[in-house]
Amino acid sequence: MDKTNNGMFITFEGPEGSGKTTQINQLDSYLSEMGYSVVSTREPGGTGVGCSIREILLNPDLPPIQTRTELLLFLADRAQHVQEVILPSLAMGKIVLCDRYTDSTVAYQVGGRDFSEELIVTLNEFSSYSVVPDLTFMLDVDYKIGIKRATRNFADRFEKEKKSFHDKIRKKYHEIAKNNPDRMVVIDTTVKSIVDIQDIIRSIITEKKILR
Ligand code: Z5A
Repeated sequence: MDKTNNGMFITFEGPEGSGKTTQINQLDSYLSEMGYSVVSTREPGGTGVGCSIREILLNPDLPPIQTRTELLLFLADRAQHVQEVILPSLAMGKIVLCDRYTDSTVAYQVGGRDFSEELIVTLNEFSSYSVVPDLTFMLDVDYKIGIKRATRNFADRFEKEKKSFHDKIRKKYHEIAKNNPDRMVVIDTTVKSIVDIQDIIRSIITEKKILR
């Protein structure tokens, strides 16, 4: 879909605790100080409706959710998010930094929940109104380190899943990155400091000359 904009859409993907939120916050400050208009957002939960959907999706105290119900909730969150936040921001020429997007649905719902890739690609296109990121950082992390970082306060429904579930997701992320070399950059965050990772992200953005 033609985004009919001058904006830039950058997504951050990866397993739990890989540092997506941390890096988005730092990049937001850096780009804002440079004078760019930046919108940082997330999935699920980038809108009011999305926050209610997020609560259902992540709350470990709610009754079990069927995998089809879970999938449809992520897609519903995205449809609202793209129309309410992403497309209007891009149309205004803003830089949109998004914590998880369509690659998460492939990694988690195909890799983790065993839905067919063909189905998820079609549903991703539908829910995203075919809006594709200009650039995606896949922040990779070793399972043990990532889950330790992510479960610092409490474990949500996904974080409570077994190691084998998380291994399948990580494997799927690497497959997505391999198939999308122009859009996706993989950074291993397991042993790198927050500052070093931010430096790499900034240099890739500069190198790719994607900012106007
Ligand atoms: N999901 C799905 O299944 N399908 C979909 O289509 C979508 C999502 C869109 C969303 O939960 C869940 O939904 C997610 C996938 C699924 N599964 N889970 N869980 P979420 O948004 O709450 O989860 P998350 O994205 O994984 O958030 P997170 O656990 O907070 O991870 P993060 O954002 O990557 O990490 P962080 O908050 O920036 O950092 C975590 C801690 O580590 C923090 O204390 C940092 O200071 C520290 N940190 C960060 N980087 C470093 C480094 N480099 N060294 C040391 N410490 C660090």
